[in-house]
Amino acid sequence: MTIITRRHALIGGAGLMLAGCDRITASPTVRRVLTLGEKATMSAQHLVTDRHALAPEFTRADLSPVFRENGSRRPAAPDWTGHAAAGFADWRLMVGGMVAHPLAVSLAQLRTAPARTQITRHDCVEGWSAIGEWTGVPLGLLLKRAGLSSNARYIVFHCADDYAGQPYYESIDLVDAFHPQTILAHTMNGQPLSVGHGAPLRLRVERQLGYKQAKYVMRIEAVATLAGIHGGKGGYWEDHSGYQWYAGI
Ligand SMILES: Nc1nc2c(c(=O)[nH]1)N[C@H]1C(S)=C(S)[C@@H](COP(=O)(O)O)O[C@H]1N2
Ligand SMILES: [Mo]
Repeated sequence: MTIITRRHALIGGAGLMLAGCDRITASPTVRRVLTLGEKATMSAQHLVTDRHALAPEFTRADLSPVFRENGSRRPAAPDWTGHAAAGFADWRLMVGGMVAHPLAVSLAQLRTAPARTQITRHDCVEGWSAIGEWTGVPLGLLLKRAGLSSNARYIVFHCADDYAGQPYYESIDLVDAFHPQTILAHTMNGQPLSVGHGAPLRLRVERQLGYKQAKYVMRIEAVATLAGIHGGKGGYWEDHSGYQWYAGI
């Protein structure tokens, strides 16, 4: 069976056929990351173990009555506004870079793909927090489906918006990419993701601060290095304001 046929069958067909979570944790890439950690010092070992811990999850009773919209609230790029006007019917999430099978995934496919729902606290460096419920596709499932290269080290999220005239983007390493709470959320508090919160799709990477939670994600790129991508520091705020690339909480 050729790759073209498989892509056609899987992406053009009824929906995303994704491997289960058990197979994600068994992926060679994740195992290799762990092995590297294990070969390093004892403290690095603890760091790796720690980074696999789950962020606290809450109940519906804890949901914030108001979840602030911050940063960009509506992209101006024609690429996004055109899709927004059409209800994102022809929008596709592009998954590319260092993958064997680049994907173009529709919102309908994302909505019917295996999902995880989590109620978590979002912490912004500006000093506010809010608890929201997020539903979306585990990023690891998509990366596994795309055949992530064993040479890839980072996942870059290219967003539709400019912030203060510069493209917003973010990146995470493979430990966070395959963390069970790292999802591409299409639903917030049981409703389709609103424009203000990043429609049609945003990242939730729950062990990190608010600015890592990329909204308006259009394209995902697997790379070996962050050098050469925009300012080279792995994210909008990292490039422009010296924020930490790893914003752990
Ligand atoms: N594309 C994009 N993503 C973004 C931002 C942005 O301006 N553009 N702002 C970041 C910051 S600083 C925060 S706190 C959160 C805000 O998410 P919210 O609007 O859903 O509260 O999104 C993050 N992701
Ligand atoms: Mo933020």
